[in-house]
Amino acid sequence: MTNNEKNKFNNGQIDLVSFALCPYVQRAIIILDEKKIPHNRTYIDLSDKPDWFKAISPLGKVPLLQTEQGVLFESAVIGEYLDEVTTGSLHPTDPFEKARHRSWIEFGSTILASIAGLYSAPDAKTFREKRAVIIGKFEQLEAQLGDTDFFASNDFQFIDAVYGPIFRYFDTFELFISDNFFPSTPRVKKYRATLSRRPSVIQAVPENYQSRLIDFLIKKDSYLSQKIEQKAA
Ligand SMILES: N[C@@H](CCC(=O)N[C@@H](CS)C(=O)NCC(=O)O)C(=O)O
Repeated sequence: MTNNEKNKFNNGQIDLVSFALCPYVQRAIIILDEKKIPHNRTYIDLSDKPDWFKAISPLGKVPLLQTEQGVLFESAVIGEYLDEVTTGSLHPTDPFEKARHRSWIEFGSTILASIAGLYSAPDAKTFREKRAVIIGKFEQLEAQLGDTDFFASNDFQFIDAVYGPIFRYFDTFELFISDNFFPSTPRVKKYRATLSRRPSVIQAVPENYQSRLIDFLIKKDSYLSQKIEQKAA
């Protein structure tokens, strides 16, 4: 592929169909920003999906990337594509290392599922159980981290686009609960702080993200919802 072909998106011919709170959408937005790819974003309401979206989205999920060639879905696939068609891959070059990163990207998706379990937990006991699962996953992640700024490098890599959106949830949770999710994972804690300062990670959500997330959490009618309402009272 030539460099001209590689920078095929300089005219901004792509559109990322997005939802303001979606951590998978954030992954794609971070890659778009890190690779300086001009694009448009169309935000939709997942509780009232437009017909045009239903017509083009095989799984009814965001993110969705619309290009001149057609539609792509699944955040990992979208991210890999964007990385491939632009210069300078965000992945490591060594095949094993690249595969290892992809393994830990999958692991990141399981943390997102655990986070959904946490904010949906109906009572304190279930919340504590879900918290223990998340801490256990952070301990596994801790064992993968070295002394680099990001997951495995002092330069931002593809995998870092996955962990930024994960840690962002805790900025909101910590407003309402005093539980520490990082008591045994100093490297994860540092990784979180580094990612929270990364411009691509910061800009991956709309300005009203936190208030929208709080509204979303309140509607879960969960233990966390109660904590939020108690604080507001
Ligand atoms: N595996 C998918 C997950 C995407 C996903 O679950 N997106 C959620 C929003 S965060 C969605 O669109 N859900 C559909 C719905 O709520 O109806 C990916 O990586 O893109």
